[in-house]
Amino acid sequence: MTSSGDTFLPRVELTDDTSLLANEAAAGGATATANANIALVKYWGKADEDLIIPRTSSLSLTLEGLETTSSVCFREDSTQDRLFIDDVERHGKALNRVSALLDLVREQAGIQAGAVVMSRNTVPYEAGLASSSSAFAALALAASHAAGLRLNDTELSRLARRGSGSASRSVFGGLAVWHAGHDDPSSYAEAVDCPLDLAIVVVLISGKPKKISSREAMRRSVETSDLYDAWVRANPRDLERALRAVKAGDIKALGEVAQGNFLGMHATMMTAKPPVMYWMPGSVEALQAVDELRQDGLPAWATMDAGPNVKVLTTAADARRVEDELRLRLPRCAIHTHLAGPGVRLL
Ligand code: 2P0
Repeated sequence: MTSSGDTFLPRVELTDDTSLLANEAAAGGATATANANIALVKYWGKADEDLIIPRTSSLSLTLEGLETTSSVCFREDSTQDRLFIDDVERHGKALNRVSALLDLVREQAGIQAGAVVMSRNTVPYEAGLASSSSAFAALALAASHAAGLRLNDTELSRLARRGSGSASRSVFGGLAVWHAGHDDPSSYAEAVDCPLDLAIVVVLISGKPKKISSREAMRRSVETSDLYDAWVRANPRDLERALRAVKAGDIKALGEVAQGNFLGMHATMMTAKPPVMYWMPGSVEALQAVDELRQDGLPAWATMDAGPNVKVLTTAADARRVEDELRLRLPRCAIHTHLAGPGVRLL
């Protein structure tokens, strides 16, 4: 779950009462783990804000090591939902977004019970890498299972999408394409076969929560950027080239599409009114370092999301060298490699 817009409370020790709830959520309900994904062809802008139907299709890589595990338990004695993320009870926007997804599950299952949701991230919630993609994919599976629903992957992807668009892709391991579609049944993700062993090296420029949420930033791009329509028009070509590159096992072609695609997305933000500028000086330094690596013959292409951090696409075989070379050039940055990770699963 992205940290922006959430209500931050001081970290508190779990009381006996909340420990009890945690145990109950894990024991009486269902627990699921999902991994975050990074898009190589981005989702940026909605055609339908309520249903979260995107303006464009997208392609992503699910990563190991960036996980959310969520336990959900419905309680007949309460109609209130309670949410704990990394042992801190959350209210406000974070709880409202979770409750909205739980409402869809309750509607499908024909129940009214409130739920206790316990969610944990393997990276600190505030570090700017805990993604809404892993959070809502884990929540969709744990909540639907706890409510007695047995959804197939397509149904699960559609449900996760309603929590956060990118979560539709974290249902699947490795590469996934999210077909934009035009209504709820037609907008879902599916797995893409990939002969390449891909990896993403994350260069952490800042772990601070962003001031403008991706939801707000994409809305502003859609409504006010003169470049937005061009970005939408370029999407089918980018996606087709990316899928062709994957099929051919051509990382160079894939990397070039990914790099051009993220720059186009950021161009729509920078030309929004008022502009959204997530880049920091360290982002530019990292982008230049990635260019240098490529000039030295290493397979390395950059992508960025709604924040200052730089993610570097490479192969699993080259990831260690890419990581070492980036460390030499960017000694102040935390740098970690993430290989392709699995899809959402029940524990
Ligand atoms: C993506 N991002 O394709 C793009 C690229 C960020 C930049 O999906 O409003 O948190 O909840 O559907 O999924 C981040 O947006 O947005 C995102 P909502 P989400 O990964």
